[in-house]
Amino acid sequence: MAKDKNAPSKVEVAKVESAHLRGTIDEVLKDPSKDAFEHDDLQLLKFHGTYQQDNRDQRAPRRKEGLGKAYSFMIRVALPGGVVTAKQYLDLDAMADKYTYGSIRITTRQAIQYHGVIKDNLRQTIKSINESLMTTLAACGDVCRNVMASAPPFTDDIYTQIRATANEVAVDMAPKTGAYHEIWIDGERQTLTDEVEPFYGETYLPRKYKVGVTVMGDNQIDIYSYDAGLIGIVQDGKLIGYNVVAGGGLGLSHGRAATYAQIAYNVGFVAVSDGVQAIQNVASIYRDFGNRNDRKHARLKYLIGDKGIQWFQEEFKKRADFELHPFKEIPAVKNEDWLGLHKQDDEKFFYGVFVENGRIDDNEKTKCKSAFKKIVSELGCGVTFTAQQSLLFTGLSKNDLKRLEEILAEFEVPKVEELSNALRYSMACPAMPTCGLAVAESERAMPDVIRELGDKLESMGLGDTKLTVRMTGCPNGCARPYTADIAFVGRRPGVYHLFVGGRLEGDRMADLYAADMKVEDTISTLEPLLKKYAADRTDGEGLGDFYQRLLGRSERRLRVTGKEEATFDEVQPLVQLG
Ligand code: SRM
Ligand code: SF4
Repeated sequence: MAKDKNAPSKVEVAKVESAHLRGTIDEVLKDPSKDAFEHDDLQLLKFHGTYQQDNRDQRAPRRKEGLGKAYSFMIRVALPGGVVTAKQYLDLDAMADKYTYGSIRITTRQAIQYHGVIKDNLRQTIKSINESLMTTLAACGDVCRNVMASAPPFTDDIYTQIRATANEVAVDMAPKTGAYHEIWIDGERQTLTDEVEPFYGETYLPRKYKVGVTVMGDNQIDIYSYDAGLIGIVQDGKLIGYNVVAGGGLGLSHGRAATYAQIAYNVGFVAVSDGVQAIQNVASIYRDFGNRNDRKHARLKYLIGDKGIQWFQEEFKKRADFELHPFKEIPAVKNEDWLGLHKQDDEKFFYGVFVENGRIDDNEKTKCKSAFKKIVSELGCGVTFTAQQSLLFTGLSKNDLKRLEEILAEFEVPKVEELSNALRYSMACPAMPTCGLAVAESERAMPDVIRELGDKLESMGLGDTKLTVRMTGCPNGCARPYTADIAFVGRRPGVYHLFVGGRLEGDRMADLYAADMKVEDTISTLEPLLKKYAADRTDGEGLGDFYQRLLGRSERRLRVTGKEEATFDEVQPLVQLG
């Protein structure tokens, strides 16, 4: 029988039938004969902040031995604004040793992930996270995910308000079901007939909903990539309100023109006191009108794309009991990674350390896990995770700084001055072996690729260029590739689409430069462009900006679809002519 196009997707049905996200999770946790979950529970677990995965490196050898998959769990801890206390950081470090493959993975959205937690330890790990006053609730699933906030820990009124707003959004948008507490903390399932989810209802949102809060000029969190964002507007040194942006998103499917990555739309301006409500208002439109039958067309960007931004603004006004004013023009955005030493306020400092692809572990290159543990235990400093998969040690006194640098040196953790620009601004998603959607390597391939590229740039006199290089193992866009100067998007093992033309500021999409490129051809593919760039760039012009100039484009590119034409052939003559 033909599928009814208007029928709710399987996940929608699973949500309704789940008794507010309970499903049979508790029963399966208690059943020692099962090493994995099945069916609807696999979807429901995500709302609780965990994904069932299997080690993909072990699939083939295990199959040969007649064994099934080696199941384990990824756990994501939601940390609004990426902020943790010293005690929480040390607890996270200890839990990594006790329950996981041994690393803490900083995500591109200021959260952290654990990989490799076995089912027998799942409940205890999530319980321990909660005992340390953190949560995994809504870190994944069709709800408002971890709320991001610009990372620098400045204590002035503006940054204090930005962080407070992010925290309020996180509390306001958290699911209210008792299921999380029952399953992971009490360990007792209750039969509740009168429980309600006041905002989300039984079907929650059509898909994930990502939110960030920042201040004008500062795009440290890449705010145009999310479903909704607040950009603080400052006048005469005071925060006077927020520009609201909505409908950004970066996932697409190769070959499907109807799927696309999109820079967020400008919605309007609201008072500071209405910021949290504005985020809920955007979510309510999404909840009520978002597509619930095709999950590939369910993100907010498609709703706004299909109905238009004017429709969206009108709907926003209809629902709001506060004023939506016209969007305020803002100065050009900047993206600062805040690595190295910075003043936090009159007395304190903060110090940013680069973490390659966000992976905090001890390996043959660095021992950053041991270094960070020692820094936090000795200096008692706070930690803020950044949207560039790195971290800031916060609240440092002047006396702490020398010791901090000594510890970094002791464990061979590079200071920012020791990094090439290529490495400093690079990111890669986890991909193999944990991500079930990866079609190519990413985090494991990037270290070699980025060093080769960094050396090439250096040899061409381009070492001073501040450029973003990002890699993902599939087109879902987890390391935000489409807004980077250079990006590798996985097609199949060893083969990537190569994008060029975004920029660090995160407000413009790149072009597909070369399709289906073998990773070993990276340098030869980019060389003609790099040569032309070295010869013709203007003062301070980034590679992405230069490429857009070469293409003769005057407008910022706001969308990349799943079916792009490669521009390499188009540009080759221009490159050769130069
Ligand atoms: Fe992502 C799915 C990892 C940021 C778009 N993402 C996944 C999963 C859970 C794979 C899965 O569904 O089975 C990955 C887990 C891999 C693993 O082994 O850990 C995964 N995403 C990540 C992280 C850890 C990448 C990283 O390098 O840090 C990031 C976690 C962020 C967090 O703390 O919440 C992460 N994911 C992103 C971003 C970037 C961002 O938000 O800034 C995007 C693009 C922006 C967006 O959402 O549009 C992103 N992830 C996706 C998508 C595509 C969604 C879409 O609308 O098309 C998927 C697939 C899906 O949801 O079906 C996905
Ligand atoms: Fe997995 Fe693809 Fe996301 Fe990378 S981009 S983590 S391969 S879903």
